[in-house]
Amino acid sequence: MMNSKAKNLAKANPKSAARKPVVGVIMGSSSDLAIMRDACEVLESFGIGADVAVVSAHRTPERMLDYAKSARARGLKVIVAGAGGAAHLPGMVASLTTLPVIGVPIKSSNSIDGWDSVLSILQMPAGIPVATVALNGARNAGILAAAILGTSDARVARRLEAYKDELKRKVEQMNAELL
Ligand code: AIR
Repeated sequence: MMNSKAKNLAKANPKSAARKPVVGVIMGSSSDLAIMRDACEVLESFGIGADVAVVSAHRTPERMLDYAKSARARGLKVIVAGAGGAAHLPGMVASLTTLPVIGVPIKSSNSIDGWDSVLSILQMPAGIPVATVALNGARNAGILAAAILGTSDARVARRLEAYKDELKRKVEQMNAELL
């Protein structure tokens, strides 16, 4: 399910597009890509295939419905959804699938101060959870998607372990250079 827009977006992440996609990275507008690219990059670095697309809860509600309803059958295991302002995409997608949904609030051009995006994604009613990361926190969304996949994929878990070791090494280096 890739239209030309999605293909253009996938060009941002060509190797990932070639792998079997197991993470769906969706966003309300291509204007969100500057932020959502971080999720694509981290998934790519972990060797995880991603399917990247623009799906707007308000401008293309039918497309959102089709996307969410067909996601599991298409082989996706996790969905990362970013949106700004009245950011209903993550929550609506979560209501339409049993896959885990990670929401990325985006401080977009129509967002007042970012809180509108955060609260639209965070304050879900009981029964329909969205794992919400920080404002513009697409990188963490990618890492969390990898962690979910890592519960049943040893290769991904090893990559995550190496990533965390590298974070530790960087802090050690900071300490060594502090004085
Ligand atoms: N948006 C698009 N459809 C529904 C929503 N909430 C969001 C996009 C983007 C913002 O509206 O996720 O963050 C502005 O979109 P645009 O296309 O006007 O730049």
